[in-house]
Amino acid sequence: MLSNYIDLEKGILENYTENVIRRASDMLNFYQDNEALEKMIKNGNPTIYEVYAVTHEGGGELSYAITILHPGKVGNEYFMTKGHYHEKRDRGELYIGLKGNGLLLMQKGEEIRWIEMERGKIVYVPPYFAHRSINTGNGNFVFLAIYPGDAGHDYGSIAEKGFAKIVIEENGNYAVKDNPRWK
Ligand code: PAN
Ligand code: ZN
Repeated sequence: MLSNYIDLEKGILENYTENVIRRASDMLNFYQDNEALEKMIKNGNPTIYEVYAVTHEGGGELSYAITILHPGKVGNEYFMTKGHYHEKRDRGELYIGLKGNGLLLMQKGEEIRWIEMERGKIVYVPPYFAHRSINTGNGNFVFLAIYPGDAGHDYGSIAEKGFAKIVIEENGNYAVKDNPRWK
């Protein structure tokens, strides 16, 4: 049987088992500027990001996914993923930058970290850290994520409170600011 593989040049999974498309309408209440988001939904409801994953549920297995995060902003806040904890909190993850420029935001309790992502950059997301990706560039930001098959995804608490920081555009650059809705 032919084995599954990822072509890093193409940045695409040939034989993915799951595909998720998140449009503006899937991101209600995730951004500060809901009015800007609603306008965007009426004006064609663009895709914010796409995920192509090969998933294996088993404990000793690995799942892996390519995310294509489109460029854009809602108000002054860059397009981003929803962000999540792993359902099994003690499961870590590895992120590998493939294309474009972004930030990886990680948070555990009050501890918050972020790191710039680009092609060839490999970043470990330790267990217990919620994580979100943000596209701070002008083109697609593409990355590969590898995680334990039994990690699971818990979106609830991030959907409710967000992260302690938001990432906005300021004078042509990205700026990491306190989230006014945090707490
Ligand atoms: C990634 C993410 C992917 C989409 O594969 O699931 O980038 O982000 P959300 O899941 O937050 O919408 C990962 O971290 N998997 O565990
Ligand atoms: Zn994850």
